[in-house]
Amino acid sequence: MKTRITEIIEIEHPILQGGMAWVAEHNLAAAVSEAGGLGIIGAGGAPAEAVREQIQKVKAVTNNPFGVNIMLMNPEADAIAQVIVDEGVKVVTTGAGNPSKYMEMWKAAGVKVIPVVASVAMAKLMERGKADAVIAEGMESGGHIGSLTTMALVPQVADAVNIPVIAAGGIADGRGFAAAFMLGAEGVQIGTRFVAAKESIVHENYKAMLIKSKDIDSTVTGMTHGHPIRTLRNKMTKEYLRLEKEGTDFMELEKLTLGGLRKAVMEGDVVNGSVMAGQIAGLVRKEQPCKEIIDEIIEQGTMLLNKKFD
Ligand code: TUI
Repeated sequence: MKTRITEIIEIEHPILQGGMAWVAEHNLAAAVSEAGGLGIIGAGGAPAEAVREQIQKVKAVTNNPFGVNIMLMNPEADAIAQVIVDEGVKVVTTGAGNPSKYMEMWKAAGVKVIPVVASVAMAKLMERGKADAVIAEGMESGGHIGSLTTMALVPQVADAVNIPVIAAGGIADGRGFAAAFMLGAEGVQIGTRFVAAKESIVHENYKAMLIKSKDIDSTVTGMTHGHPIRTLRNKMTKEYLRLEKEGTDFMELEKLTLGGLRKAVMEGDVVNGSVMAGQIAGLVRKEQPCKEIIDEIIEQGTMLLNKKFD
């Protein structure tokens, strides 16, 4: 399948793997890129030198393009932006903020820049700033989210900009893939389904909880202080939401989630940790190699896009 996205980033299939903090490390990114999608290293809150190591590890096992996601709230974002240039990374995606200040240096270095946006205004701003494409991410996603759904956001962004749009949030199979294209997207970004991939290094407790979860098992904390985060419901989220309702101070609430994602991903503490996953988690039913996931989505997705309803 050929779209402006496969052309711009020189990949076989228009599927990007979400740049999930802690989860999207070199093993996952390399496996997705080897399977013909775009593997992405999630820099999350990592220091710049750790990101450089991850980049070098991906380069060692695949010649296919891969990307790095910068979470813009990372205190080392400036240094990571430079590492991306130094290491000759082909594609950068950004999340949780406005990447305008890095745009010039990345474009000058020939890096393709694809910011995640959660609104039409942000998409237009990124197009004016010479972004190569945007990822329109709906609030079905796991982790840090905006306020619009994928169904409402993607067609409005697609109408507002001329650069290609990648849809994200609530997509995990060929049906979601086909739906995204019907909404005007030319590619999809998938996170939650890759968390359960065979090559994903998340702790077995995390994978087991994700695979067992149903449609209604995620919740959103931090809505009241403007940092909404979607995770699977557990002891931590119950406590957080109780304190949030009582009007507890933001810094106090932060203590509850500090290092929570690492705790869940690395230590398997799915009770007190932050088990980030999207609303589509109920569709993720087994552990599968990345190649199988991608081939299945492309086969089902293209079949649906060719389907006649008369
Ligand atoms: O970035 C994400 N999802 C994430 S980042 C993350 S790491 C983290 N861990 C613990 C606490 C907080 C974060 C986990 N999940 N998705 C991309 C995304 N970006 N969604 C929404 C946005 C966004 C929001 C506002 C993009 C731009 C934006 O602009 C605001 C501005 O600066 O004007």
